[in-house]
This record gives sequence, C-alpha cells and structure tokens, in this order.
Amino acid sequence: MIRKYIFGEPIDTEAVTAKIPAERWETSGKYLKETAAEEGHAFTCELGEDDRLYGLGENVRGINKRGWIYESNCIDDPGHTESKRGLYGAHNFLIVDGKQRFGIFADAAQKVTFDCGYTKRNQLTVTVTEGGFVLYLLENESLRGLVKEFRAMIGRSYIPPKWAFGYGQSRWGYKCADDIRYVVKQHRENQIPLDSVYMDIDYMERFKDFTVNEERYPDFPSFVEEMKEEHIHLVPIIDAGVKVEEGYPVYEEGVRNGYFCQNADGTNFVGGVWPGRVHFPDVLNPAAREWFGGWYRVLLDAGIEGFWNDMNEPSIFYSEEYVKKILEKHMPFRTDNADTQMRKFFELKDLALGLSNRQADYRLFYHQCHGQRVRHDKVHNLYGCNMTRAAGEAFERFSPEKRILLFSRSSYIGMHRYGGIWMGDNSSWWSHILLNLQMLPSLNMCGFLYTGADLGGFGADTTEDLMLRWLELGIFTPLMRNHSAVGTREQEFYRFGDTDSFRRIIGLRYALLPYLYSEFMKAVLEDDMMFLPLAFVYPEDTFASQVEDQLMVGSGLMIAPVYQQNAGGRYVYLPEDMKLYRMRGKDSFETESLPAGHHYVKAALDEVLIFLRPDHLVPLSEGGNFTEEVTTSHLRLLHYVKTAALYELYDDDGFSRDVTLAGHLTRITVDADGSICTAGASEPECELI
Ligand code: MIG
Repeated sequence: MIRKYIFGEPIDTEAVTAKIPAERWETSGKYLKETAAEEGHAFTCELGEDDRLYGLGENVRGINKRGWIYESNCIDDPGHTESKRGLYGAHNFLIVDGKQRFGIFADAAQKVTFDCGYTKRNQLTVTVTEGGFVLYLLENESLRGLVKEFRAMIGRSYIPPKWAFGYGQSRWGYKCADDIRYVVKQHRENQIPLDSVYMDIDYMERFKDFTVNEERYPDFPSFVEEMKEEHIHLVPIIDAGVKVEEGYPVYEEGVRNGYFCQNADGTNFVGGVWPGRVHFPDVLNPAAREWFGGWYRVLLDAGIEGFWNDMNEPSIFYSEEYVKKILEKHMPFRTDNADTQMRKFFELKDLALGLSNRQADYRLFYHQCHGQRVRHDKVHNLYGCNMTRAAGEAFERFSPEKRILLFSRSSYIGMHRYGGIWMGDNSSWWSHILLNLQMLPSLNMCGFLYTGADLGGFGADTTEDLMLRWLELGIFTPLMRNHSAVGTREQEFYRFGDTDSFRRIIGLRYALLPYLYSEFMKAVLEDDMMFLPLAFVYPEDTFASQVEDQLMVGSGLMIAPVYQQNAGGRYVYLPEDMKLYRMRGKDSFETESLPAGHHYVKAALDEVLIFLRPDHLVPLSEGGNFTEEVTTSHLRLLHYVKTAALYELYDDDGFSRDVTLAGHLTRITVDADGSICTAGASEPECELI
C-alpha cells in the first residue's frame, strides 16, 4: 500500500517511475503528524522503546539508524567518522519497524533531515527544508515486502556487465600506460585474478574531461586493445567540472550552447577543482545532459567499456567570489598582529579552512530545469544523479546492445537505474570494514545494488592484515575494487609478503561468481535485496534484529567477517542451525555444523567464513584468472541438506541489456540421500563438496 502526498510545487526529481495518484494530506495521519518547523515542513512519529529504523542508504553508523541525526545534503567529505550527518548521496528512504511498520520516502531535491531519535530519543522527525516535495508512505506486512514495494515504485536497478564482478585494481597515482602494464603483469604472474584496472585523473590532459594525455598514453586505442587481449578492461574516471580553456571543444561547445550552470547575471559560474577554473555542465537541463553524455563517446570509440563519475556533489574546492573575499579579509593581518586577539586568529583560520564545499557557494549558481531557472541549492541533491544519468542515457544510445559499466560517487534515488555507486573516500581503518558492511543493506533498500567500498581503504596507510580481513567481506560485494589515495602506502596485493593468501581469497571470489552474479541478478529482477540484515530474514528473532555485524548474502548464506585487528575469530549469532564452511580459497576448506545460538568462531587471517542455511546450496565454479574463464559447466555445491535443497541459478551472456529471469534459470536440487538433479536453462555437472 503506497500513499502519495504533494506539498507545494515540487521539482520533479524523476526518482519514481510508477504512476501513483496523490491524496490529500491530513496533518495528523496514521503514521506521521505534521509539526511546526522553523523552515519547510516537519513530520514526526513517536517511537517505541525497541523500534528500529532502517534505510538512508549511504551513511555512517549502524544498520539500525536509530539514535543519530542524518542530513541528505550531498557532500565531498573524506572523513567518514561517526560525527558526520551525511556523505555523498541523498537517499531519503527510511523504514520504521516496531509497534507500527511503515516506510517513508521524502522525494525532495533540497536538503532533508532525519532526526532518528537524536533530539528526543523516542521521536523521529523528518524535516524537508523550504520548497515543494512529495512524501510517500508505504505499508506492508514485512520489512522485505516494504523494500520490494518501494523498489517496484522506483524502477529496476542498474545492471553492469558481468566482467564488472571481477576484481578491479585501482590507485590514484598510476600515471602512464607502463604503470598499468606493470599492475597487470604482476597480477598475471602471481596468478591473482584480475578483470579491470582503473584510470584516475592523471590519464587526462591537465584534468580535462574526455581527453587522454598522449605522452603518457601514446596511441590510446591500441593500448585499450592490448589490455583487452589480456582480458583487462580499463575504467577511466570522469570529473564533473569542465576546464575553462579556449580551444578545448567541451568548454567551447558548452559556452556556445549555454549548457553550463550560470551566475545570477547570466555569466557562467566558475569553480575551482582539479583542472583549475571550471564550469559545471547543467545536467539538470535535458539538452545539456544529452550533450554532456555525448562526450563519453570519445572514450567509447577508443574501446572503453566502463566509467566512474567523480566530484559530482559537485565538489567545489573554491569559488572565485569567496577567494576574493578571503583575500580582502586577510589584508588587515599584514599589519595587525593577531597575537593579542586570538579571536582574529581563529577568524583567519576558519576563513581558509572553510574554503571548500561551502553551502554559500551552492547559492551562487543556477540551472535550467523543466523550463525554470532554479538556484542550485534547491536541487543540489540531484546533481551527481543527473551527471551519471547523462552518461547512462548516452550509453543506451551508443551501446543499445551491450551494458557499459558505470558508477558514481554522488547519487540520489533514481540514479540507481543508470549506475552503481562506490562508497567514496573511506580510510584504512578497521572500523571502516564494519561501516562497509553496514552500508550494504541500507544501499540495497534504496535501489543501489551494484556497490562496494575501496577495499583496503582509500585514505591513510593500510596494513596486510587489514587488507586481508577487508577482502573477506569485499569478495562478496558486487563492486570489488582495491583503491587508494596518492601518498598512502601502496596496497596492490603483490606489495605484501603473503601473496598466496590474497591469491586464494580472490580465487574464492571467482569460484563464488556464479552464486554472486545469480543472487545479484535475481535481486535486480525481483526488486529485492542482495544483502539483508538478519532482522529482514528472521523477523521473529529478537537477537537477530540487534545483529549489526553479520549479513545474509542472497538466499543461502550468511557472512560474519572479522573486522578487529589481531582477532583470531569472533562471536557469531546463528538464528538457526547452520553449516560453517571455513574456506582457505576455493579448494581447501573445513566444515562444522553449528546449532542455533551464540558461538565464538575461530577464523585465521586467511580464512573466509561461509555459513550455510539449512536446505540451501551455494554453487562454486572452478574459478578463473578473469571472469570470462569462469564457467558453470562444472559446479561444486556447498550444501546443507536436512530434507531437500533447491538452488535457482541465474546466468546469462553477461552483456545483453534486455534480460529476464525466464529462460535463464537452472534448478539444482539435492535430496536428503545426496542425489542431485538439474533442470532448466543449462545442464551443469554438479558434485557435493
Ligand atoms: O579530490 O581523482 O573519491 O576515488 O581517487 C579527490 C582523485 C578526487 C576523489 C575520489 C577518489 C579519487 C580522487 N578523487
């Protein structure tokens, strides 16, 4: 059951694809009560002592969002600490689960706040700042049902090509073709599977979008081809800002056609980002969006099949206007000694520190949006979404048959139809393994299925044990990429002593690929989640609803990765009897049957724990050095059969856009006596292990 209420004159975010008739809002509805707000609209709901809150996509803190205040206001902030109220995305879908169970979607282009029991422990307050918006209330008998209902309303999630489920190596710092060749060579020589290498901003000519530095990459198309022969896909980054430079066609076309965001006086707004002075393409204007998307063609024509969109909050290092202001305010300090007036010193310091991503800068420029001129802050949360949509729509035009890999840093719900997201600039901290785990189900609720974090951590120096432990979660995430920042310790697997463990863990991912791809695709095609909190699968179990560090992955298995330094294991809660496969790679493992309840489970540094539910199967392939080598012709089944188990394996060619479950499923059944039966799209040879 979905109810829709319109407030004021909303800007159409295009998040919702379903046609839902609007109803008249009663200020004191069944679930939410409208209360006085300083600005905009506020809605509250009383929370019972044990009520839980789920959703909000990309955010800090737990799976249960209760106890903190979150703000949807996309920002480039590399400090993913508990004190933050928001990150790069705006994912305004929240579920209340307790005395009453319902979902809220605040479909608003402007800032929205979710006070989840922060001001008053027993009160939820959702505040939408000034401007029109649409409020949706959803009800359903189950948590999973609520998510499915929401997902059906926002449209099918993005599907990447199958190779994008392979391992990707990245680093902000690879400078030229030879750097990349070296990365590939090391992986192949060490037999660490690899499918892609990412190209960060240094591939461009002075950070100009859709250019390739010819000194660093002479004859780029033939380099792309050379990599393809090695079964490696290169994935370049695209930044939101377009360099201001005479003679640069992207700049000149944008200026000529009025496709950039403008100041109040109609001149083009200038921000400072990596290329120096930039204009921001007005991707909210459909004509500009089509034009900007069109430029991706340059790289597609060079053979590129995947992209990551960055800096699209948009991140603004500085605006020219504010720099002028700061310089003026600095003047007195030339003669005035702050020594006696510390207040002045702090003023000076704050001026400089407040240079980037200022809220005030977002009020300086305008978009052409649905025939109206709209100030940026009123549609701020739609920018990254529409930059990625620009690319996604272009790929539908240029590559109607074949999927193109696309993921973005900033996002709004609705973007999940065009691309995935990565979780941004995390750090090489143990706590960020847990954060990675906790974001997964929250993102799935909001439609983002193709996602993952920078494995090993982006900022700060990683360590070998952190990297291994992180991978033991990372091998389950659709996007599996090792990425790190310039200046940090190098973290390619061959930089560490124990290459063998890395090879085995990544090898296990490739063996798990048929299962993971199958679960991903079923989740996409059935508007379902791939990563579920235990509470969603065992709603009657009061312990399960409190578990914040374990997840169900698809239908059959549960993961409980170790995320503490020097831990030789961890406590795990089993809501039902499970069979543990303690995997040392794909070929070597031990099993153990564990009864429902609490357990301390040992896990050596190189072991991946897979918990199997009763009457479930997980197929393992023979693996491969790259995804194309992985086949489903011979499957080894992880199994826990009490009465009978069924697995529905989905598979396809890995690139066609137009896919359905029908015609792609193989049913694998195992009886209590161990007999195996297969029927459907393929005829894999199966064995129990
Ligand atoms: O200001 O392109 O999140 O993945 O390596 C930093 C350089 C810009 C931020 C991205 C990160 C990327 C980095 N970018």
